[in-house]
Amino acid sequence: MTKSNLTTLSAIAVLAAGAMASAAWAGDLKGRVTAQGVRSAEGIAVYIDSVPGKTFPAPGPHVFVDQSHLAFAPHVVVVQQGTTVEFKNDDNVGHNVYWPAINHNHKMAHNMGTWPQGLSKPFTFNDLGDVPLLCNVHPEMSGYIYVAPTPYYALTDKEGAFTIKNVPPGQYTIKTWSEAAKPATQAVTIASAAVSVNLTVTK
Ligand SMILES: [Cu+2]
Repeated sequence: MTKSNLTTLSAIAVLAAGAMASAAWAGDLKGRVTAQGVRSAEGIAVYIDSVPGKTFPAPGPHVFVDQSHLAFAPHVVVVQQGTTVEFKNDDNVGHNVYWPAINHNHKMAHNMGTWPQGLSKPFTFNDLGDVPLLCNVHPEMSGYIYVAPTPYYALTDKEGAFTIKNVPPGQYTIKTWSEAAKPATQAVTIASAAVSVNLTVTK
């Protein structure tokens, strides 16, 4: 074996050890959101707002939001910044999907138009924050996309419980977004595999 081969091999070994160490240390962040003055703790977005020194490439896989039985399904989705969402029409009527703002900025209002049953139309969300989905044809239709800044996010279940998976060790700020409650913020330190946190959101 030549010297340069050996150098390459040891570099690979160091990289592999580093990858294993970070994989071993990444832990799940579990928690529960208590909702005060709002009907339900379900469907609340919880996310880590930034990881110092890290940027995150746009995810490849598309996320689907269906128009099904005259409703947006799912009602709330959280996606990472840069994700392409496919708006798919499952109904035998036309919808006219639009949003009046992104993160309350009305300059980002956009109308997706109308398309037939079985087809979907994509849109890539590069701007952070909440996207309230509406339909010009059916005023009762309402849904939300929350565009999060990192891949570390979750949506609460019926009990307000959530799990953010594979979070690298560090000190972070976690934030919530809810269609009915004000945002909440909390500091959290991930130092071992088992971390749990409780948050309260209020109307
Ligand atoms: Cu509609």
